[in-house]
Amino acid sequence: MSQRTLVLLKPDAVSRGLIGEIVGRIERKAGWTIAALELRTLDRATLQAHYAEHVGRPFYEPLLEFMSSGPSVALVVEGERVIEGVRALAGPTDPIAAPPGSIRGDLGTVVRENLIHASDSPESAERELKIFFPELV
Ligand code: RTP
Ligand code: MG
Repeated sequence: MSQRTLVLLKPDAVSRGLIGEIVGRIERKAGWTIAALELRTLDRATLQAHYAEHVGRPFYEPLLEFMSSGPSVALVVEGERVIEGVRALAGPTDPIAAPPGSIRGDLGTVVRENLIHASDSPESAERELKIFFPELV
């Protein structure tokens, strides 16, 4: 079943020069296509909408600080089971627990600075695509 998902390459990925590395892994999956891609510094209002589920958690404020600290890359990726698929490529939230071969497992060490966001369900994808790419929905 073809789907669309929202992917963010977080500010650590951009500042470390890993855009090509990470986009390349996504691009090489058979049949997946990049439907939109933009370098964008995320403002607080966008991040508050995006991370509404985490309001009140101890990591919420530092997360917003980090996510607005420099440019990110926002992408729409389209293809077969892409929502589950990009989450699998990314690996678990904690890069030290993430297996080698995954983006976080290969490239990250810090929970907050874990390189990539990907929508975690069809409902999240629909909600997040509206926030980041309203013109495409
Ligand atoms: P994401 O939403 O960014 O794709 O990542 P995720 O589903 O794997 O993780 P989630 O639980 O939704 O948390 C969102 C982001 O918040 C940061 N975080 N920091 N304990 C901490 O310091 C902590 N926990 C989470 C990470 O950047 C995580 O990706
Ligand atoms: Mg999440």
